[in-house]
Amino acid sequence: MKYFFNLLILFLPFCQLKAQSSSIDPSIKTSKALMDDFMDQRFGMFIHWGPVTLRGTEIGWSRGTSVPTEDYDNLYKEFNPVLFDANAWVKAAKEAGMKYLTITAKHHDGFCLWPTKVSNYNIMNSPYKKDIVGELARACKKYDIKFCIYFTVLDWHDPDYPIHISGSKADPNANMDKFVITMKSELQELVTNYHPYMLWFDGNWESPWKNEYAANIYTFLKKLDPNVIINNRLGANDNHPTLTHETIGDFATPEQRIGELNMKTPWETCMTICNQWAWKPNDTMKTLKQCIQTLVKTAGGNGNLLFNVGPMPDGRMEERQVKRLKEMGDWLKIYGESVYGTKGGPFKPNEAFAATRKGNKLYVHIFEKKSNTLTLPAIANVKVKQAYLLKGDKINYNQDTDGAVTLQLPGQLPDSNDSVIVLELTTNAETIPVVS
Ligand code: JFZ
Repeated sequence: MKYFFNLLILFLPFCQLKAQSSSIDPSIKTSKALMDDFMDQRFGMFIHWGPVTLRGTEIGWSRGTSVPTEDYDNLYKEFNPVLFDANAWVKAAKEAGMKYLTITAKHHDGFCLWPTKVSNYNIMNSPYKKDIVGELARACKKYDIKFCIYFTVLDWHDPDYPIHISGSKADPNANMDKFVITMKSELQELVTNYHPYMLWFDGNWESPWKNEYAANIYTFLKKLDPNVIINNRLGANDNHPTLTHETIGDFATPEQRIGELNMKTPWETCMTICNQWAWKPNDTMKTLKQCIQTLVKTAGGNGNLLFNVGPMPDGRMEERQVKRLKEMGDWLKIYGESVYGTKGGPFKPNEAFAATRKGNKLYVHIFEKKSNTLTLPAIANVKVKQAYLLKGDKINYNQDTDGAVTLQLPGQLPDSNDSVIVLELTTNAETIPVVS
């Protein structure tokens, strides 16, 4: 027993060392105030782009599958998006009512859209030879859109990273320590040259990646910019839809589905406007109803939406996508106060309705009219003072003793995608506990 105890004492400092190196100093973590500011934005644009658009297949994932590796890795020599106009892209985001924009500076294929000094596999060695990341950063500043950067951890192109094709065995000649140094140099360039508001990591699920590296990088980034916001795909194998106190990263990232109602930890759903992340010719596009309801159900769950567009190889975004985004923006021009700067809840969003709230207002978003009335789940100790359509007429309602509100819906809902009824309360709507 004594022997065991001595052994424990002997190894304790090592255990601590290990625990320290894979966790981060709580004092450098992104503050609640910064995260609240991020969550107030509610709506951002994701852009997946690179030489792979010349093939119209999925970025990263088609390398070595539908596009032979040799072919894929040489596409950059033909990548010349002469119609690229950073202002046009950022204007499309602005007109959609988006508040931030995230560009794939480097995806799993390893190609860098900025003139990095660290690797030759970058835009300056394509016929285009212009700094795409830099031009977007500048345009975002001009249009008051927050500029953010997507950066993959895994890099199937870099010989120092042990996995060269998804699913293949680790290369014994690779060198992770060297790879992490490269990664840090690239990130240093990105942070010091373009000052991103947020960094969106990805590609954290392969075995070479460890939490020790992730914690080291989080700390490194926070030294470069203490205010930079970092998603949860930096920590090794992090479960994307959730966030715990052990997560290395500031917000959760459910993908291609709307996150669960969560009043405690920040999250952002990423979803594509079509099916593919990168441009695909004639890809099926979501209807305006799907687009608006995705945004509203996300806000109703207390999350942000990072909505993805994949521009074409010539540098333009598809006209039909820009139009669809503008239609979302037109809806937001009328109903924006029920989305931006609100909290989600207290009801779980469903197919018929979702709710958002700010101050003493509870916004009820109605997606479809099933009958002439809509009865909301009971909210105890809350009194409704008046009800009206946002930018419209008064709504008759009845509130019973346990707090359930029944709304008399108008003959025809004013907006077939989402009509918003405002319930003005006598108290603060933001403090109502979640109704389950
Ligand atoms: C990742 C990327 O791989 C994808 O290309 C896109 O950038 C998206 C936003 O994030 O999505 C994933 C992540 C993991 C798997 C598939 C797609 N996976 O493990 O199969």
